[in-house]
Amino acid sequence: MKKTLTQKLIEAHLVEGTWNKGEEVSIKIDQTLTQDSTGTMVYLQLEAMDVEQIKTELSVAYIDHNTLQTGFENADDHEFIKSVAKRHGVLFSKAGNGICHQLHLENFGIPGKTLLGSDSHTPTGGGLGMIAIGAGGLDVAVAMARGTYTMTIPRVIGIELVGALSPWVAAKDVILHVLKELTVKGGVGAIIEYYGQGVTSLSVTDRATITNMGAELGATTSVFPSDELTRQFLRSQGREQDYQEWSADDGAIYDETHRIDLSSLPPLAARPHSPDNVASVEEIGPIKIDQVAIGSCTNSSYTDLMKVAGILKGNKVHEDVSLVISPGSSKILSKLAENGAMAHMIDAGARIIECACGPCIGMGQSPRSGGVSLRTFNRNFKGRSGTADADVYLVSPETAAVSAITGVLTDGRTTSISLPVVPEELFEKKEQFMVVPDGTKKKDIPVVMGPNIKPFPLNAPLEDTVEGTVVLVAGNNITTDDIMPSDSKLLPYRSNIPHLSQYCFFTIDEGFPSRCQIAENGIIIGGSNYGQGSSREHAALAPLYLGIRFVVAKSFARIHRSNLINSGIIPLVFQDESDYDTFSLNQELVIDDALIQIKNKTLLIRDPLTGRVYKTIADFSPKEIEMLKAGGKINRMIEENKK
Ligand code: MIC
Ligand code: SF4
Repeated sequence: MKKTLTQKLIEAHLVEGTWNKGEEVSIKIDQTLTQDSTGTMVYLQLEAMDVEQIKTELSVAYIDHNTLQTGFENADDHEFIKSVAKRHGVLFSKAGNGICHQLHLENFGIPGKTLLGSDSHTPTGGGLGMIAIGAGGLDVAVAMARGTYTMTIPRVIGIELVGALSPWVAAKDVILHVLKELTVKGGVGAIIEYYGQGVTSLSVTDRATITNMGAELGATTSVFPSDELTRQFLRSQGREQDYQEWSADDGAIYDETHRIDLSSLPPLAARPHSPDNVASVEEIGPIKIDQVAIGSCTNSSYTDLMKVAGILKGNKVHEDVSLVISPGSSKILSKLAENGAMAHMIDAGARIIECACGPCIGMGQSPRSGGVSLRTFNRNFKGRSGTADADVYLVSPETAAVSAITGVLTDGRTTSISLPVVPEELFEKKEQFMVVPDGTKKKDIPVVMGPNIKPFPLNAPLEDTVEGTVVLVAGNNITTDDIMPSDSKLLPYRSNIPHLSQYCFFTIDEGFPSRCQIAENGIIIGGSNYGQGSSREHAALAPLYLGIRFVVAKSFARIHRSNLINSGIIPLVFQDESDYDTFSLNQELVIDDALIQIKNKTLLIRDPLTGRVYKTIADFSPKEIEMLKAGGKINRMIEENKK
C-alpha cells in the first residue's frame, strides 16, 4: 500500500500498537525540548520520577520566554532548570541564545526523527521532515524518563502545493490561507502533510513558518518532506551529515485533501482576535497602525529578517509607529550585525530587542490602549499582547516591514519599494550560549530551588461519587490564555501554582477563583474547542488547585484534554450539544458510580435538584481510564512502580 510520509515516520518509531486510525499507540521519542515557562514544571516532575538516566538521544532546555527579569523569580527558575539539566545530561540553552523552535531548527532538528516539546509550536520541526509534537510538560518529562509518548493515530490531511509564491506574498500567507479554510478547529485529531511540486519553491524556514502555525489549526503536528532544500539548509548550518531523505509514496491516500495554487495567494492578515479570522490586506484596507512587532518562533529566521532589513534600508519608520524586531537566534543577530543588515534596521528607526519570545507573550512591548499592532507572530488572542483592548493583526514580515514605513496596513505590491533577494549564508557552529553535557553522570549536583518554586498539586484518586458546583459556563474557543493568562506579571509565577491560580480565568471572569473557593468542588461547562492554544499544563494545574473535578464541553483541544487527564480532571463531551444551553452558574451536578461509568464510553451526569440526567461522551482509552482512576498521571506512575 502507498504510504503517507506521516505513516512512514510514525511506523518507524512504533513501540506499541499499529498504524490504525484512532488506535492508541506508543512511539519512540528521539529528542525533547522544553522552554522556561513550562520547563520548571517539567523538571520538577522529572526530579519526582527519580530517573537514573534519561532515555532520549537529545534533550534540550531552552530559556527564551521568561527573560524579563524584574525580580528574582525568573532568574531563580533559570538556575533551577540549569541545575536539573546538568544532573540529567540535558543541554541547556541560556537566555539570549534565542527562541526554542528557531534554535532547534538551526542546531538539532534532523529529518526522520521524532521531537516532543513542552510548547505547542514544537511542530516547527516539521519543516525539516520531523514528527515534532507539542505536549504538556508532564508528557515531556515522561518522554525523557521512558523515551516514549502515547498518542492516537490521527487522520492525515494532505495539502498539495502547486505553483510558486508571487513577490510580496510569503509562507505566512500560505498558513493564513489554510487557517481561513480549515479554521482553528480544522486540524484537531489530524496531522497535516504538505506535498506536491509547490513544496520545492519553499525554503526550510518557509516550511517551518507553515508547520509552526499548524498549531493554530489544532493539529497534532504538520510535516513537509525533506529534499535538496533541506540538505541545503542543513549545509548552511554546518550539519549536512544530518540529512536524510523522507517523503510520501507517489499516490499516497490521505483522509482529506486540499490543493493550494501558491501563485494565486495575495498578502493576507489575521484580524483580531483569532488566527483564523483571515482576509486579504487589500480587503482590510489601509488601517492606521501604532506598533509593528517582527519576530517570534513563526517568523524570525535569517531570511525573514534579511528581507525586513532590505525593505527598511534607506527608509524611515513612520512617526506614529513603534517598530520592534526580535531576531530568532543569537547566530542570526550576530550575522545581521556582521553584514550590516542590523544597521539598516536601526537607521530606519527600529528598536532591536533580545532574541526571545518577548512581545509574543506579553513580555514587554505591549501596545497603547486601544492600539493597533501588526505582528509576524502566530496568536492574536484578545489581551495576549498585554493590552486588553489592543487589536492585533498577524501578517508576514514583508507586510509588517512595509507597513511600518507607511504607517498603515499596506500590500507591498502597491508600493515602489523593491524586495531584496537574500543570498544563501553559511553559519558557523556557535555554542557560547550553550551548556553542553559532557556525558558523565552528574546526579550529585544539587538542585537549586529559589523561594518562588512551590510543589505542584496532585489530585486524589477518583471516588465513586463525584459532586460539584458549576463555577463557570464558558463560550466557544476558550484559549489556555483565557484559562491561565500569561503576561509579564504572571509568567514569573509559572513555578508557583498557588499564586498563579488566583488569576485563573482572570481576564474573562475575575470572580472565578473566589467562586471555586466557596464551591470547594467545581465544574466547568465549555463550548467547542475548549482549551485551544498553548501547551501550558498550568491551565489544568491551576483549576486542579482550585478544586475543579470535571469539565463538560462541546469539544476539546488536543493538548489541553491530555493535560486535564494527566491532572485527573475528567474531560467530558456533550452527547447532545443543545444541553449546553441549559447549564447555569451554581448548579449542582453529580456523577454516580464514577468508577464504573468512567469505563462505559457514555457517562451520565445528574442534577440532584431537578433530577435531570445529562448524557456525555467519555471516550477514554484504557490508559486514560487508569490515569483518571488514579487521580492523574503521576499517581498512576507511582501505582505502576509499586507493582
Ligand atoms: C505560547 O505561545 O502560548 C507559549 C507561551 O509558547 C505556550 C507555552 C507556555 O504557555 O508556556 C505554548 O505555545 O505552548
Ligand atoms: Fe515564544 Fe510566541 Fe513562539 Fe510561544 S508562540 S514559543 S511565546 S515566540
